[in-house]
Amino acid sequence: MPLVKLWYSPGACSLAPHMLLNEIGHDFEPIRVPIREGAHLTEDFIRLNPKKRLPVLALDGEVITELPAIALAISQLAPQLHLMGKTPLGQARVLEWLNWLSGTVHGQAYGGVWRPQRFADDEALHPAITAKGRQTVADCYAMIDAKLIGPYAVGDGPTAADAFLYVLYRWGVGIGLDMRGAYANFTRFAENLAQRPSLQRAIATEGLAPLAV
Ligand SMILES: N[C@@H](CCC(=O)N[C@@H](CS)C(=O)NCC(=O)O)C(=O)O
Repeated sequence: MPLVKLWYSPGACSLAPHMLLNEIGHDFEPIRVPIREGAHLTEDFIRLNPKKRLPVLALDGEVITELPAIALAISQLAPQLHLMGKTPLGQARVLEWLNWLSGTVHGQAYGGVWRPQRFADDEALHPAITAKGRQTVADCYAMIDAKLIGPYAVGDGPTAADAFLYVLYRWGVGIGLDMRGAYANFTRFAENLAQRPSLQRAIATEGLAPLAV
């Protein structure tokens, strides 16, 4: 088994691979890089990931960035758990989720909410970008809620899609959405996933509240 390190920021999308690493039960070193404190903008971190983003995974010194790629690398350490889907269709579905969650929900919608400067230098435009980001989050969450009719996003066991969805649930609470009132399926899903010891341990390590509802 390789030497595994995960660079994370508390409550960031890195919570998803953090949960997955606990799920496979393989030893790893969690390395705290709090974005709020600008810890991802140090020379050392930028050398590690010039994109200045979390999560970062290292396997025997081989650095992997981008959440879907990191999830795949973790899943390959314990293929019997099928964290990237069990059947060929299931694998396509997990990738379908991860691509949308990462590109549209995270990069586009939350990017607009939290980092409007990524979209326009003109500060006068930022409130409109933030408002559009919030609307996109709400539209995406309505779609997520309609899809999450069972305990897992794909198949009959936990996958990387579930781990990422849980993080996004917490972010919805964080930006003041009425998650419980507006998204009943998503809420049931998040509460169910939060029962997993792998997630509880990641939450405790990151120093987060158990379920921010
Ligand atoms: N496409 C990247 C996005 C990663 C990302 O944006 N991570 C956030 C934390 S959730 C980050 O590092 N933000 C710091 C910043 O934007 O300065 C991925 O999927 O891993």
